[in-house]
Amino acid sequence: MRPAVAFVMVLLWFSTAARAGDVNVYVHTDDGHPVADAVVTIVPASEIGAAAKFSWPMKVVQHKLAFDPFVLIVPVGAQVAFPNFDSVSHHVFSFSPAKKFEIELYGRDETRSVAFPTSGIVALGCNIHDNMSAFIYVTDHPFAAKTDAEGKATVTGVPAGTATADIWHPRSTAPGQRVAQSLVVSPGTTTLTRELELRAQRKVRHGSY
Ligand SMILES: [Cu+2]
Repeated sequence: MRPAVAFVMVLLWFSTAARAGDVNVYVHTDDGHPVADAVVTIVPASEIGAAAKFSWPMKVVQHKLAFDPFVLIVPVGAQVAFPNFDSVSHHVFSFSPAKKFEIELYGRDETRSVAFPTSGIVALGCNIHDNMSAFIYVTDHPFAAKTDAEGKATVTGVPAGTATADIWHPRSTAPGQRVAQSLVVSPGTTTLTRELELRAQRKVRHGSY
């Protein structure tokens, strides 16, 4: 490569990098408790056309009669593994329009895989264990992250400029379980704090997603 070409490429890289920033989000209830498992999506005002691709495992484990994680963000088209680490069998299903499926009873150390070709929210259940509940959040937006136990999420590499922060939580009282607010993403770090009203813990009514 000619030095001049390399120089221009480095300049381009710097100018691109300088126009992106990280968004630190903190989600809490009105009485100050952190909200875990909220899905935060930063949607830049100008469409960037980047494909969604996430670094965490595309996997929902069944362990101690529960799904882990409770909320999993996956890109449209993802193949998700459902390994069973329990000594009992599970029968995983979803009635959600974004993906209706059923994994017939399967036992310890077995795994199954399901594709999620449509964006939307997929509520998971188990036919054997009524209390098992989890959500797969299928998205085509690349700038998404989930809040941790401290209510914090970081969305990295977001193009600087005006954007909308969309926050979804399965127990949010807002219409569609989501709230939105506009923000300006600066190069470097932008912080966003959002209060969310949650309804009391309850069993998921399948078919509501
Ligand atoms: Cu089960």
